[in-house]
Amino acid sequence: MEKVLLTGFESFGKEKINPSGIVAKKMHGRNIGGRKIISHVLPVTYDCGKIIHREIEDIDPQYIVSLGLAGKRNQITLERVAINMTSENKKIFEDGPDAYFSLLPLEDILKELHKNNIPARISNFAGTYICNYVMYYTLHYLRYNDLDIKAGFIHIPYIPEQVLDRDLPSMSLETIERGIEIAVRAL
Ligand code: PCA
Repeated sequence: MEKVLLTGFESFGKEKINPSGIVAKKMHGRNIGGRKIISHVLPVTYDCGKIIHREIEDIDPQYIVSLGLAGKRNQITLERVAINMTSENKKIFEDGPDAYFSLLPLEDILKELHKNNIPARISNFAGTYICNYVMYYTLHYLRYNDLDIKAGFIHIPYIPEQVLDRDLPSMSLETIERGIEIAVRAL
């Protein structure tokens, strides 16, 4: 059976929870269209690169879908590109290329999400924080080790309980979960 390494993140900053880690954990062990989900919740630190590297070696997946929270966005956003830059204005890998494109079939995933009435779009900027870092690190690792694994990153919005008293967009955990399931089927 094909394996999908599905990662999410622990909470960070002032947020008490991170829906990306919740969704990843909930989906662990599921069989989605003949693909087995193996989840891992990563810390929001630069250690997550090495952890994902170890997970790839241990699990030997055919796909890697990494999830993260993008709090101010109101749609599921399929990240197209990871850049070789951190929020400290440093390169992630000194000798790495400027950017990597996602290896996931973004247009197909988007079409399926829309068919199922889930708000989504392709994003051309994953930020410069840990989400961009983990996407870049993963794609760089795959390129340098010549591994044929389809990998990419998906940002998700806040869930309602995170914005009760804030004027910010949110999406229900159930909708996000359904969206990620649809994305896995479309890989
Ligand atoms: N979102 C942050 C890091 C962890 C997360 O869930 C980001 O977009 O970089």
